[in-house]
Amino acid sequence: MAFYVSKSRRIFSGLNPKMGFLGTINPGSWSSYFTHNHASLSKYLRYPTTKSCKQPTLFTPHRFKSVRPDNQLDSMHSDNDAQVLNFPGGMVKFTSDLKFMSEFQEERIHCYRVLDDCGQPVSDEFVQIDEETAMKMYKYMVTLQTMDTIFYEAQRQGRISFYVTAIGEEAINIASAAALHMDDLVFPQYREAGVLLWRGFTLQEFANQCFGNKYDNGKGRQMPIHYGSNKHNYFTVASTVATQVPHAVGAAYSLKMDRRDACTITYFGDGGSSTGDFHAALNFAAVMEAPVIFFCRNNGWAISTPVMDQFRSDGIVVRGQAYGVRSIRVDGNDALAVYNAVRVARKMAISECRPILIEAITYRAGHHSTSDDSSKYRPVEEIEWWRVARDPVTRFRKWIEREGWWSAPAESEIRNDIRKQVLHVIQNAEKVEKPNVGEIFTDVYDVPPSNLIDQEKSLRETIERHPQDYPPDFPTS
Ligand SMILES: Cc1ncc(C[n+]2csc(CCOP(=O)(O)OP(=O)(O)O)c2C)c(N)n1
Ligand SMILES: [Mg+2]
Repeated sequence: MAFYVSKSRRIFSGLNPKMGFLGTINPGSWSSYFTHNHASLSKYLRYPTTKSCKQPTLFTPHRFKSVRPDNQLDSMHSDNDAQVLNFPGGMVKFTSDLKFMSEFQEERIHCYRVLDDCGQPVSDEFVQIDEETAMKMYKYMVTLQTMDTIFYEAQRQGRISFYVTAIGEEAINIASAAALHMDDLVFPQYREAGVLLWRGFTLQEFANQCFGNKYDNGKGRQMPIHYGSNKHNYFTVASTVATQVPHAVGAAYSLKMDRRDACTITYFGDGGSSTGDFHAALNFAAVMEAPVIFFCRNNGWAISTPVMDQFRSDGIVVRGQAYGVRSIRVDGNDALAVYNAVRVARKMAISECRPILIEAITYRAGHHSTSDDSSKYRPVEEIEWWRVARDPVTRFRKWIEREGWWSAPAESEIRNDIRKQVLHVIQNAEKVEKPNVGEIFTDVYDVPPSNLIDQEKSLRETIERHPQDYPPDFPTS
């Protein structure tokens, strides 16, 4: 992790006192959630605040001890009069009621939002972002939308082999990225290109990766959309679902040990939350008190599998509480809600050394990928409703128009300009030659093992024998 750069701590202000994170302090109250007030954060902590990784103490052998049994077995006792057992984790009350916990709550966990569907703030208790940031967020959302539309068309024209859009999830991408700091490490799934865009990965770099040309960071060895950039603290996309989630926990723990003023964030879908990796990661993060934000994009579908065929819990948010992870549900199509939630989550993750789970409710408004036709398994009206009535970009635009920061002429100008830029980078990327075929075998072993040497030899012989099966300009020497 040699690329971490330490930065001075930025002062955080303006936590939203109404933002509700599901707490972990009261194991007896499974169904309750509390409203969190930053002024009295310490009262929600399971341990004294002096445990915070921010305390200005010197390193001691106990500094990073994450589990504090504190002679728990010695102190266990039952007080029959009080009908209480002091059991590891806290006091357990006895009861004579033979009562099973219900599998559901009367009311589903509420969803935090700032803007209604018309872009009107529902309250004034949120961190007001300045005009410059708002403009940048809008511009990047439009860029992501435009890039997705044109790259998708390029795949349909056979110019690239594969593509995945983030249509419908632009607010999640851009607003969460805006609330993070560059030192925070990102462990993406594959529908978060906007986070990398926000961090400064250029349109040309996106195109180079999708076309797998010699300027691609991955040297053309991956399918399109498997972006990665050390420079932007963005780990390379791995489409094996949810493998990035435990990685983010390990990296967060190392940030904590190095006392970095940073956290990790990992993005995954509802489908990712149905894997074993998700559960192991949450549990590890809770026990090791790792500063990681689990950002679940619950977009209703894991390819053609709807969420009702994946789980019967109240979404993903309730699972955080089961693992002892503070959690919140947000409207993923409301950029201001996402921004506020990630900002507060980041603050808590770093200052209190704790994992946070965010479930963003949204909808995958595009096909799963270019290998999918979602009209085969979901009603077109459903897609249209989300595309039109709940479009996150339109909603944000309505808000900036209301603020007097945006106008119709600005809209057409920015869209034309970005469209031209995207077309230009595609033309450039297409012209650049492919990486040399020998690159397939580099960058893994210091000294290549004999089987790899044999495979390279065999590949080169095959190309020589069947030149008609390879492009004439295929670089082999
Ligand atoms: C371990 C593994 N299993 C299955 C797949 C096939 N697969 C690719 S994407 C996907 C669905 C993921 O859905 P979700 O996490 O909800 O993300 P979304 O595509 O909705 O953004 C599946 C099953 C895979 N890539 N990796
Ligand atoms: Mg999904």
